[in-house]
Amino acid sequence: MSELTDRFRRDGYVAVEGAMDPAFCESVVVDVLAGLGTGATGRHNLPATRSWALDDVAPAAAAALDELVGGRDAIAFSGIHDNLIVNLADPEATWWAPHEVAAPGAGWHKDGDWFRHFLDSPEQGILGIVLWRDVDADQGATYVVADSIGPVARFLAEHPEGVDPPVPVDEVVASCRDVRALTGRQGTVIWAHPFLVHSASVNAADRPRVISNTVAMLREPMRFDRPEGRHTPVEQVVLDRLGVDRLEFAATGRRGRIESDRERRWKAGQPTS
Ligand SMILES: O=C(O)CCC(=O)C(=O)O
Repeated sequence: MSELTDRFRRDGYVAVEGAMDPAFCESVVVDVLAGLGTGATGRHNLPATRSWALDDVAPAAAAALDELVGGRDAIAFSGIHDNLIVNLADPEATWWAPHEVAAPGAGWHKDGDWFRHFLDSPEQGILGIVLWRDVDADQGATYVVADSIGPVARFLAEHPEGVDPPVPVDEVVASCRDVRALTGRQGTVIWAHPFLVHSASVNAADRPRVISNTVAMLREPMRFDRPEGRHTPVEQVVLDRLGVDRLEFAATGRRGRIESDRERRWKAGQPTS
C-alpha cells in the first residue's frame, strides 16, 4: 500500500500539498475577489466560469485521484473549476471551534444534493477541496467529522432503497468525536472520502478564506465484493469502517438525478451561499 493510500485509509482524506502552482492560484483568486467588491462579508459560493483539466494544473492531484478511485478508466469526469467558496470575516457571526458541533452556524452535511444516495453511488466518487490560498484553522476552514464515514456507511447500507438528499447526518455528528479543521497551504488539493461529513465555519481572521469543491464522478457504482486486495481505497475505507472484508450490496431503489435547491436558485438568478 502506498503512503498516500495509507493516510487516506487512516484519516478518510489525504492532502496533496503543492499540487497547484501558487502563482496560478493567486491569478484566479485575484480575478474572483475583484468581482466580489469591497464590503462583502460572510460566505460566498460562486458559480464556475472557468475549468481546467487536473492533468494540466494539478498533475500530482490527478495521479492521487487515479490511485484512490481505481485508475483513470474508472473516472467519468473530474476537473478544477473557479467555483470559489470565499469565506470572509462576518461581524454578525460568532466563531466556533471544531468540537462545538452544535454551534448555531454549523451546517453539517454529506455532499451530493443532486442525486439519490446509495452505499455504492458513483455520482460523488470523491470529494475534492482545493485550497486556492493558505487556510488557517480560525480562518473559516472547512470542518470535517473524521469518524463520520462509518456511521454514514452503516446508514446507507441499511437503506438499499436509496435516500434522497440531504442525507440525514445530525445523529451521525452527535455520535462522533473527531472533528478537525482542514488547513493547508495555497495550492493544496485535499481528496476526501465521499461519506465524510463536513461543514463551513466562521472566519475570525482578517484574511479571506478561499477554497473550491470539486468532484470526480465514477463510471460505475462502487463494488464491495471484489476479490481480496482488489478494492479501490475509497471502497476499502467503507469496508474498513464497517469492519468487514467484503460486502454484497445491491441497490433496490432507482438511481436518479434530483434538481437541487442550489440549482433552482442558480437558475432563478438568486444567491446560492
Ligand atoms: O465553505 C466551506 O468550508 C465548506 C463548503 C461545503 O461544505 C460545501 O460546499 O459542500
